[in-house]
Amino acid sequence: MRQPIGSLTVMADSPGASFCFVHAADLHLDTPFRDVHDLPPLVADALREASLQAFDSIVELALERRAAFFVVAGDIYDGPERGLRAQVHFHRGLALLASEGIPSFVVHGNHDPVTTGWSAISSWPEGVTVFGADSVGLVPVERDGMVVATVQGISYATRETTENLALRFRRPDGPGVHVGVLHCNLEGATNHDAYSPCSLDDLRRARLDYWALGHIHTRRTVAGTGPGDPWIVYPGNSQARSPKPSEQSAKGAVVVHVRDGVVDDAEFVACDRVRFEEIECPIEDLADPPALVERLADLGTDRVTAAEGRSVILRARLTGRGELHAVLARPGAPGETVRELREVSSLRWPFCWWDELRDETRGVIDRETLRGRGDFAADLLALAEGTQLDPAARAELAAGLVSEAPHAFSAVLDGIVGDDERFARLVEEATTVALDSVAGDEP
Ligand SMILES: [Mn+2]
Repeated sequence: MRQPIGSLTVMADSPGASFCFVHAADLHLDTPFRDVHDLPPLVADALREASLQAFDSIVELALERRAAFFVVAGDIYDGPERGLRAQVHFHRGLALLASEGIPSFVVHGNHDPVTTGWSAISSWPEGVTVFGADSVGLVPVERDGMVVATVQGISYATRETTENLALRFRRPDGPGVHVGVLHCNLEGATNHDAYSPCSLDDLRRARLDYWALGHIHTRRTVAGTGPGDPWIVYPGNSQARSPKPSEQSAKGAVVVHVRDGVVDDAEFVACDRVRFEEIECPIEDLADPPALVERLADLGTDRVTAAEGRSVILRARLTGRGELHAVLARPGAPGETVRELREVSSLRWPFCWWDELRDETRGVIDRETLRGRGDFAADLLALAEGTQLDPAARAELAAGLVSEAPHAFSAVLDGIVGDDERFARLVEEATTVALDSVAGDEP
């Protein structure tokens, strides 16, 4: 490329290389699964193998895409004990990549710190770099005799690593893309321990091109916007291991695309084997338990289809108002429904395993019937409807509430009292809530 500078014309740097690399984190190999119960052997076996098989899929992905290198950003193992099988399996995967000319770069995190962790591996194949915990290590990656990237990283020495390790990274001189590998808690992510806490600005200050992060199990990508602004990526864990929200839906790894020496895409690829999903099932149009079981079984089949050959573990939340509420409120009814669902669902691979039903349904409130009852609920309804229809009554209600409990009501009613439509809606919502508590559960 020619660029004029003043009256001179000089050759600018030749455009950089185009290639991809694979970024994974939080493999938690051979991890125990949490909060799933009463598993039949098929499901228990599948879960036991899932984290190892997910790792195999990531290795296959790197081979298929002919990745320039592979990075793993910590928590390869679930605990300092690590587990022999997990270590041998991990070693085998990296050895396979090395034999195909794909180098690997590994850091350890809070689950598998290097000084307290037990290692069954005395030596790694050439091409595998396990970064130590003393200082940030730097390794150049060559392709076709040209340095296309420099990867730097640091491991945790111990579990409670509270130092902001990001501050130890900086861009060295050298061609190609600069990649930082770190296990850290970016911007105080809740639900995860505050190990190696750092801010976006801390990461930007190092002037790297790509931050390969680990620790947070929910996938997150902060795209670089141009020169000097890095891509910051959490690929999420590679295989979910419990039904909680951060573990739901597809899990896997990220393929990072570098074009002409610039990172321009971080492509998520699902590599998980068993998926945890939560389904919401409104009950309004369901007449009885057989209809509910049929509906849930259909929703389960849809999820298995969407999981593209993977098995799924399902939780369902039953919501809305309907006749079914009274049935579900009977002792043991949700549990019995789950057992029935397990029987009608497939237990071949890929399977659909029903873990739990949560009943969040409400009864139907027939206001017409309620009006004729002549009880407290009927009086409450009459008062509420009168207030809702009459702007003067609403204003009186608001004034009364604010004078009685200004702390509780001023902020809520501020700005609503002058807006007829919003105020009427608020009264309607309050009416429903109030009727629920005095009449909602009538069968
Ligand atoms: Mn972690």
